[in-house]
Amino acid sequence: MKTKDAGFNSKLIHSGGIKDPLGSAVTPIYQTSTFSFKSAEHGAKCFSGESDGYIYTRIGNPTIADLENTMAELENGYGGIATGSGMGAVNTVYMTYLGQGSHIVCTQAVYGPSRGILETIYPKFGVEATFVDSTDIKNLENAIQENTKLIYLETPANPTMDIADIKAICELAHSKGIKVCVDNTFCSPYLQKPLDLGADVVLHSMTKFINGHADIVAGIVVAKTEEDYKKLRPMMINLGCNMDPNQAYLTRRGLKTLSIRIDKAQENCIKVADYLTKHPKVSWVKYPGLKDHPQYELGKQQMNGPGAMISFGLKGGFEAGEKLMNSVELALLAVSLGGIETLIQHPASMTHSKLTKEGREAAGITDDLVRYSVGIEDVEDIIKDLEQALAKI
Ligand code: LCS
Repeated sequence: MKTKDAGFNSKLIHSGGIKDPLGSAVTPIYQTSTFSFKSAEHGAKCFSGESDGYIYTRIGNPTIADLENTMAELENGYGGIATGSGMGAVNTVYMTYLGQGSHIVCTQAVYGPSRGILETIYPKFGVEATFVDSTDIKNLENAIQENTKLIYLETPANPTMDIADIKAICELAHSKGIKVCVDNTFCSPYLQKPLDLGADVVLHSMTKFINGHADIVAGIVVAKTEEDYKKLRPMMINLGCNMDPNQAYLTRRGLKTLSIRIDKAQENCIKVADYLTKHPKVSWVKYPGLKDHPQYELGKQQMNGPGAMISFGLKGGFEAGEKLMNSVELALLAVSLGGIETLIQHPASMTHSKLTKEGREAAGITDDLVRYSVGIEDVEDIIKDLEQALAKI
């Protein structure tokens, strides 16, 4: 089936373009490190690019290509570059666009290590970073320098749920010749398509919603144009942060049910958000589906739904948070997100603990912030679990 013009759900099932010669219904796992050439001439043509045959799995592999092609179609991009983890994708993008004497403007509320490496590793290579509250485009405008090469956005941001205006920021960036990369992990292409809004590159921790079953770690970069793809792909290959065929197979399998998983988790999350806003022990709730979210209107414009991630604060602060974490019975106390199981975690002591307290505060990560990833269990059970755990505070 030609999937280019098909609907999103048909793409989830049928995109990929790798046809098994024996006719298997799913793309097999080509668990091989290397591929034999038909002849010396064929080998030479594979290397020169005259033949699109496979060479070596770090460079490319049919099982991985199936996933890369699918993600590129879902994001409306030119090509996908799968990586061994989400951080592999982040580093592939940073290393491609940044170098000695260059500057990046990055959302201040961002997954901890995506910011952390800009503070600790990239300065060693002469890269300077400015972190801004990207909910206000003026902050980005003011942060741009002569040597700014990349604007890096995460929207909604982990874990503050802040939303940045992708379209307006891309217009600003492009007027100054700056590339824009959006980490689309919290939405997936089902809820948001950054490339359609003007971004040059989109990336994911596929560990989350894309795979959705908490059984692998994986990442991907999708480039909008052939030109960017041709810069990004060799970087991934040379950094050696490629994916394994087994990982690709599981991710492609998980991806098939993306829309029905997100529909169910989101439906649950809307009810959980409503429940939490009314709870006397909860001081605040941040969820793009709530009218009091500061960027509620923007979220409605650029996202197809509010998603299944929620952040909230407890009146009792840090201690109350600790008590809640130790009292949940259905939700797993675990980092990661976007899976079929409900997860709860405390960013200040877990995912964002490597940032300084000032860094966390500047990023809006208060000590009372609880991050909740809503799964696809029965919502009555999710709420019953929160009820009994909140009662213990
Ligand atoms: N981008 C975002 C938005 C993430 O949430 C994560 C991981 C990454 C990139 C990195 O992806 P990874 O290498 O782990 O596949 N986020 C995590 C979190 O919130 N808890 O544990 C991991």
